[in-house]
Amino acid sequence: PARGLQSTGPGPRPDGRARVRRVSIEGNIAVGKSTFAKLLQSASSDWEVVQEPVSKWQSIESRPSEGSGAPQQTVGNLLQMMYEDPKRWSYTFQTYSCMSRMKTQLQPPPPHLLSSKGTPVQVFERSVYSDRYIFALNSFELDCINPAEWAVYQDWHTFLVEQFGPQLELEGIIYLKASPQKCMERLGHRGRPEEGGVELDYLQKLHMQHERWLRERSTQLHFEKLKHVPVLELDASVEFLSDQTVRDEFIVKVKDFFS
Ligand code: TTP
Repeated sequence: PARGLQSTGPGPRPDGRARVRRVSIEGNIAVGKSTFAKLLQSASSDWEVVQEPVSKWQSIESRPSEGSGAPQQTVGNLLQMMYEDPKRWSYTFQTYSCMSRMKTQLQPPPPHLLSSKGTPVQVFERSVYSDRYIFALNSFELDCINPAEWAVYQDWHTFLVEQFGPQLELEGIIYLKASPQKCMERLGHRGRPEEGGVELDYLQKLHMQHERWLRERSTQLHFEKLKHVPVLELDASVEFLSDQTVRDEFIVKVKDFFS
């Protein structure tokens, strides 16, 4: 059974407000992270989901020079650019996805969580860690990020994560696991236009990266705190959206994990 969430400190904060803990949902492309996140969101007012900013990656906005009064314009779909020409755009994509993630992760928790009398938890879709140890690393191994780009990425990533420290730390990880074949099937059903060229082989590689990261994170050179973060693994190959029994089981497991 999974160990429960790590405690970040001795009970409530000195100001009497609740200590909000942070958890990320990890898993392959199209495994169902957003669906699962919505399920958690509706299960308890003490759980607040922070969605992944995919739509921002799909429409990059220009930044008009100060005082010009020019309206913001959409200047590109970085997700599409990355899939069409991975060697050219993977580094840029990973830079942007990680930065947009840091921005959302650094936002203070909403007031209702801070005033909660229960055990408030903020749940993020993915994290700055999977950005690096799954996607950016995979792109490097596939030669879509070159050695110089990889060195630069690792340098700023380590620097920023160390600088922001506690604000980016996680107290737990929920890993939604399903076979790459199952994820391929779901990816086909959802039909996100940019993902039309994604092949099973790519999902297999990402699956291996997830498995490797979660298995080896305690022995690799990782951020110290991440080594001991408990992981709740859920079998996401079942149809958890339509099956009430499975949904209830998931919620019970998550409650146990969070308590
Ligand atoms: P996911 O973060 O896997 O989101 P999803 O919508 O596929 O998740 P789910 O269906 O489980 O809710 O990826 C979104 C898209 O962005 C996907 O095409 C993969 C791509 N991507 C990268 O290429 N690199 C990254 O670092 C991340 C986070 C996503």
